Amino acid sequence: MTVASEEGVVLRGTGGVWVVRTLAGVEREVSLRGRLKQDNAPKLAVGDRVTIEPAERGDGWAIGEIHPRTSSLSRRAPGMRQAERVVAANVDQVVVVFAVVKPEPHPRMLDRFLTIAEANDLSARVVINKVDLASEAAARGKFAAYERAGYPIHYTSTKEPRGLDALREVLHDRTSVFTGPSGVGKSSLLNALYPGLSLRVGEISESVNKGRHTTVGAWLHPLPGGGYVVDTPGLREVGMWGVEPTELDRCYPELRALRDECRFADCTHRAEPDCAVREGVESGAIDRDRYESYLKLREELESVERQY
Ligand SMILES: Nc1nc2c(ncn2[C@@H]2O[C@H](COP(=O)(O)OP(=O)(O)OP(=O)(O)O)[C@@H](O)[C@H]2O)c(=O)[nH]1
Ligand SMILES: [Mg+2]
Ligand SMILES: [Zn+2]
Repeated sequence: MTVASEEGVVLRGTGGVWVVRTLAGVEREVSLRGRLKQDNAPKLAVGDRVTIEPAERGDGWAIGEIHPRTSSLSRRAPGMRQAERVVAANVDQVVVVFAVVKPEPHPRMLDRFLTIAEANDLSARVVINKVDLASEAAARGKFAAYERAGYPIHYTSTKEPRGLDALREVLHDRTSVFTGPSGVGKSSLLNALYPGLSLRVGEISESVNKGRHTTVGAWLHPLPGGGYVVDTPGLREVGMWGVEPTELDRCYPELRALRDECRFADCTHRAEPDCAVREGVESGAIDRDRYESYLKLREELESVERQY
C-alpha cells in the first residue's frame, strides 16, 4: 500500500523527534530524513512548512522536504560559539515581553531583543506586562523612548486583567514570536489570551530568582480563528547574528531615519562632523539612552568581528 505525502507545519521538536501538524489538523511525530540532517541543509525550526512522507522503515513518518521560508527569527546561539540559532521560521512579527517590575526591566536588554527583530527584517511590538504591580503612568514614563521610536507598546496584566483584547487583535491571523527574559509572563499572557493553550507557568520567586526557566524550547501554537504564536523560553542574554557593525544603525528606527543625512556615508555617529544622529541626540529627537545603547552594541559587534 502506498500512502500519499502530506503538507504540514512544524509545531515543536525535542531530541530529533518533531511534531508536525498536517493541513488536516492531525499532529504527527516525525523524524528528519538523513539528507536533511547534513551540515549544508537548513536547520529545521518551528514554523517551517514541510512535506512529510511515510518513513522507509517502520510505520512512522519522516520529513522529506523543508519548504523555502518567507522569513525567520535568528539570533546568536548561546555560549562562546559563533553560531546561528533559528528560533522560528515564517514569522510575521516579534512580540518582546518585559515586566514593569519583577523582574526589573533592563533597557539595554530590551534594545537587544528589538535590534534582533530589526536585523531579521521583522516588525516588533513591545508588551509591558504586570502593570498591576506599578502605576501605568510610571510604566509609560519608563518606556516613552520606545513609543517615540515608533514601536507599538501594549501595557498588560494577566491578573487584573488589562490590555488583553488589544493584544489578541494584533495576533490574529499572523505568526508571532513571544520573546523576552524569563519570568516576565510570556506563557501567562498566552494562557490569558487563549485559555485553551494551558501552557506551564512558573512560580515567580523560583523562576526569577534562581533563573529556572519554566518554558523549555520554542513551541508553535495554532490560534483559534487563525494565526500562530510561538512561546519561547526566557533568555538571560541574547546576541545578534549576521549583523555587520556598519548595519547596526539601521536596527534603531530613530537612527535609521537620520543616518542618510550624515555628511559621511560611513558615519559611525561617534565623533564625525555634521553627524545628523548626534544632532538628533542634542535636539532631543533621539533618546540619549537609546543612542548610548547603539554605541555600546556597536562596540560589541566590532570586537566580535576582530576576534573572528
Ligand atoms: N503580578 C503579576 N504577575 C504575573 C503576571 N503575569 C504573569 N505573572 C506571574 O509571573 C510569573 C512568571 O510567569 P510565566 O508566564 O511563567 O513567565 P515566562 O515569561 O513564560 O517565563 P519563562 O517560561 O521562564 O521564560 C508567574 O508566577 C506568573 O503568575 C501579571 O500580569 N501580573
Ligand atoms: Mg514561559
Ligand atoms: Zn552620523
